[in-house]
Amino acid sequence: MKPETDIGTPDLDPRRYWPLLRYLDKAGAAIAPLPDGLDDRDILVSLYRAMVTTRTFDQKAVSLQRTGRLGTYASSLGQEAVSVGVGASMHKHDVLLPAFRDHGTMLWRGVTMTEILQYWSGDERGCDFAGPREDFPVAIPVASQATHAVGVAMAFQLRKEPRVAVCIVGDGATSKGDFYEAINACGVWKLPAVFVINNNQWAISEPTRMQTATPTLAQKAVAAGIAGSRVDGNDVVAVHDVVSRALDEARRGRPQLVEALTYRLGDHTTADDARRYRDDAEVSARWQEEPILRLRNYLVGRDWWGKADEEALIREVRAEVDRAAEAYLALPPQEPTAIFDYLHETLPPSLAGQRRMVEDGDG
Ligand SMILES: Cc1ncc(C[n+]2csc(CCOP(=O)(O)OP(=O)(O)O)c2C)c(N)n1
Repeated sequence: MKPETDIGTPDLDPRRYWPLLRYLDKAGAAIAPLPDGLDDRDILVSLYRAMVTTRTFDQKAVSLQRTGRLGTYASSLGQEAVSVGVGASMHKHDVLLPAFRDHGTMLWRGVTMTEILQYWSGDERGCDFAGPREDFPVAIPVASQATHAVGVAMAFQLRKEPRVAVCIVGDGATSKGDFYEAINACGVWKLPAVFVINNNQWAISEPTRMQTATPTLAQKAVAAGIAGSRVDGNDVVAVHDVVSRALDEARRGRPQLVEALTYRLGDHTTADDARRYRDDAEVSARWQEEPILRLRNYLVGRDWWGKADEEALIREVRAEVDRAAEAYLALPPQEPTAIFDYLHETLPPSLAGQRRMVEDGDG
């Protein structure tokens, strides 16, 4: 008998295997009963507040960059529900390994706005978080944080600590070897790690369909032997629910991959002009599904939120953001010798010479 040579197209219907979990529809109406623990005014308002804070901070950071007071900055406009949902699901002692757009998660974890601004001004002291001491700094090299997460999760496993390494990557990052290596290692070693793909559908100017032939990114979990799931990344309730469950599983040695489907409403960074590669019509349609308005509509519909609440919140959050920006602008600049001071325990002689030159003003 001749061996079968045509292996054909695998039947991996995404709707069957990776349904998109959602509680709130695009307009903010509940399409299913909210999960236990989340059907609560205080919790939902705290998520709402965190998303509004993230967006207000974001606007401030962009305006600081536009006025020459901040370096290149990666906006999280439109992606607040993924960021906040992940942060709110984590336990305090879990460790976050963020990408460069996860300000909402970092803020929820206790990184200060001033530290984030400091980082984006090129001042490395912004990575020395006073709050979550063991969380990782922003990873600019795409997907590098995924392999770091393997090491963190392995440490937790060896020490028998009930903690999870939570790694956030973009959709573009899932096309990189680091990502595959990381999920594969976690699958083989059953490490306590959760990978959240913040699928904003663009890797700078590259749409997801140009990066992968798979209909979903969640199904990449299959090759690693780990569980994959998909969630509407503009529904913070759904993100909180799915990521919380993923964390519970990972804590039991079952690593997880979660694809959160969202959309980057802003430019890739302040150095980009997204109008050059995508239509205004596409972006305006996506504004109709954005996460903050969605949750506000839900809260208002339940009589849990009103005009006065909104005005008070905006006032408070703006004041908080302004205070942080003022504190950032008032910081003395980093010493030019700092670049030599933290990488080596003992400076190699060649660098010690360079350090002296900088100190003497000859560098
Ligand atoms: C290793 C590496 N290659 C290239 C870049 C340049 N770069 C910065 S962001 C980016 C796209 C990232 O896309 P994605 O992972 O989807 O994240 P997003 O920006 O959409 O949040 C690229 C290619 C980089 N930072 N690191």
